[in-house]
Amino acid sequence: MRDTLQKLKETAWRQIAEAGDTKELDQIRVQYLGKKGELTGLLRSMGSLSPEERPVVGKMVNELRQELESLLKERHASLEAMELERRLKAEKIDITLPGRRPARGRRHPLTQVLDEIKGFFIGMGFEVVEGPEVELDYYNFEALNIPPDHPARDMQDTFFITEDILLRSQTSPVQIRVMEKQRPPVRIIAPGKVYRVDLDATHSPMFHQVEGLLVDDSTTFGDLKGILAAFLEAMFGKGRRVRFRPSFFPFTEPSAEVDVECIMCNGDGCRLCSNTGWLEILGSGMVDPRVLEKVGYDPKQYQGFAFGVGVERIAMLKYGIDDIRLFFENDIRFLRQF
Ligand code: 2U9
Repeated sequence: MRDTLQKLKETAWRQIAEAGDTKELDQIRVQYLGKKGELTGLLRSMGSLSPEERPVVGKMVNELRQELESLLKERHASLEAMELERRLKAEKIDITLPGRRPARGRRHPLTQVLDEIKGFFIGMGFEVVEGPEVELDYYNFEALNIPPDHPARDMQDTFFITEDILLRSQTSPVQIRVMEKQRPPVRIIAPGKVYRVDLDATHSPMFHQVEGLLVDDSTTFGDLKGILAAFLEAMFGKGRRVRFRPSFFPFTEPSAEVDVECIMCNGDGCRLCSNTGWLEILGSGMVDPRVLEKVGYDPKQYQGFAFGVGVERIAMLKYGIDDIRLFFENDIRFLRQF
């Protein structure tokens, strides 16, 4: 029995010393001290010993048990320290490494330009109004003094859904709807999508417009000039010349187109301005008395000015984009540049 104990002790010592990690050490503990362990087994087999030998061997087994327990405890502590050391080394985080930047989204270039336009007019006291893209012929044409035989009413120019329902070709109907409900003063802008049968590098069947309308009892063409000159200064910078050129629209009288000095050649003449030195930016005019009458405003008491601007055109000029389709393809390499 002594020999068995001695051998067991030697093997256990060696195994404990050689254990590579705490997991292995735990297995060794179970092997010797567990319920079915070798040392526990020895204690159980003591029944076969003589009464004199029993306490002697019992004491030896208990001593060995205590010895192994403290040995295991010590070894466990040192293995644990080693494991911690190893983990700290392996899992070290270099906090001096720059972090990975999360991809940042941004507003679409058209939204950026639209927000800029809105920002200017909000600052001037205009209210932003929106309305339906599917409209009645009445609001898109009739109320705007566009006669039944006008070319804009042709199927080639406007998307008709039925004989009197269409995709709006301008945002003016939104303003007619406001005037029907509200007495002057009216000071609004109507931004949004409009639709026309047209497709090439500078025209898209869907594009964005901002139209503006101011109606009051002492509105003059001078007010129109002042507001639009200030707008173009905000969009294209101070000191750029602006000119008002006589034009015609069915819904304004008199009408004017507004040009700015070419932003590429500063008026010398180049490809962008077709050698004119000028870029056409806005359409505008004093609201035609017939349009005021149709919404029940007395044209003797009230006058108004109105204007319209294409958002894609402004964005193309500002950023030097030569194909309108780029705005709608949503190629991330294009969009990232703005
Ligand atoms: C009401 C009365 C009149 C809005 C106006 C224009 C001139 C104009 C174009 C600019 C480029 C359309 O997108 S574009 O092709 N717009 O030239 N728009 S006056 O006149 C109105 C609006 C509402 C009640």
